[in-house]
Amino acid sequence: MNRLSEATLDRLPSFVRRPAPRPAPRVVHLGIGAFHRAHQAVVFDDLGWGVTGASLRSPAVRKAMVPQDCLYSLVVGEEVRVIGAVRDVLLASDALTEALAAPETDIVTLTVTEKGYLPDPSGKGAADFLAAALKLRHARGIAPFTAISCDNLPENGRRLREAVLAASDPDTADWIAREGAFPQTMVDRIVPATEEADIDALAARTGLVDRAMVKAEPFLQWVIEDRFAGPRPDFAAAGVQLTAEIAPWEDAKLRLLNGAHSAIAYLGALAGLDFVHEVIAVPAYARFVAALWDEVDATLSPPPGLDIAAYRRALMARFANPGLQHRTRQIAMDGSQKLPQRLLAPIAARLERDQPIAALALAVAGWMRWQSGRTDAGEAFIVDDPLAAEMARRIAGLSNPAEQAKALIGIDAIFPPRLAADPRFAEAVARQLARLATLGARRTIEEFRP
Ligand code: CS2
Repeated sequence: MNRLSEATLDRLPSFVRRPAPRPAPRVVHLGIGAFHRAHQAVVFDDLGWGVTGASLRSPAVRKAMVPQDCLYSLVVGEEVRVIGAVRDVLLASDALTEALAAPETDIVTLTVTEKGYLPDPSGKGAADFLAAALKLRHARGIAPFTAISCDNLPENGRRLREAVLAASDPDTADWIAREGAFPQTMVDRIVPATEEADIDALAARTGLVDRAMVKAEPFLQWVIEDRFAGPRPDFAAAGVQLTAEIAPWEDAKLRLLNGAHSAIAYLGALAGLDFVHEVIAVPAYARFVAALWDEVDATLSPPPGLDIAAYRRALMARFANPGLQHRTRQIAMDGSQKLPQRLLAPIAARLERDQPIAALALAVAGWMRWQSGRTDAGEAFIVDDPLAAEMARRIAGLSNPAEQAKALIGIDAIFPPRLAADPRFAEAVARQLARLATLGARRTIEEFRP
């Protein structure tokens, strides 16, 4: 069967939406995974701004996209749309630095995952490329680009700015501090990893093989802090919200959506439930998620225009979508990098006001039990996390839940000192971990009472 490409576009059946004439690149995106292709790239496609993508770690996306002229399909339910905004995919190379330094590049977006903001000892991390390119722009008299971190981290703009300044020489750093812009953002769309079966199913419908397709839910939200160093597209025309204050949006999304996602992932996968919609279909799990949200609610100061009750109802429906096939194990990945903003921050906020934390503590205990590398049925799996080795070392040989909890809470890269020292936290988590060990995740959830 033929591959999707410019040359085969006109063979697509008529239900497939074709791309507009392909736009010239004005954006460079670092970390061109499925999330970018189903989120920012779609917005830039709507706005007629082309994207040069880059993968810093793996040639897989380049290998999938370049033979198809970087065209790919976005599949949302029954709808298929070919996106033409991406014009090239580069690897970590001088060509990438030059693309970032090019005067046409007005915006740089990033999805390098939570762990992409850890210092990179090789000097070849995202911040290093940005710093090298900004140095060239400064030397060549070109204004800085606006750099937009689109990762699920609070204050993602500040983190990126600090990483880029740290990777720059003092002269360049001064200039970046004066002229650069690193707006904060909140991004939202559920994008499960593409599987071979998805590629086969799409090929059966369209008659062309697309090795770069992505599947996503209909929902898409992007809120950007209104602070740019230079030109930008008419974001509002594509439904992107520009705002002065992003933190309330970030907190609501990270704690309600992502916090529940992580809880569902660990407590569902431990019980042998493979997909988010399967977990949510079990009434006791849905009740537990509601209890978790009741705890989180009190820690939020929602932005004007965000109705939390309506947001929660919509989230429950999004999680229940059976068409997405979103794997609990995909979300369980990199938990050490996700826990602080998703679960630990609301726990700390509640403890400050002396409020109970049973549901949040059960979610943290689920993450802890996951680190043992066995489901409740005894099936072994590999813990996919940058801190996996350290966590395994800490709990090796410990069978008592209170000791296991204590050993993990001692990792200061995950647990802030104040929380780690709070006996209310350690006790609540150890209690839930003990229940998980004796009852298994499913019965613990069934018997959970807030
Ligand atoms: C998920 C997110 O994998 C995960 O950690 O919680 O990717 C989530 O699907 C997105 O943030 C939704 O916007």
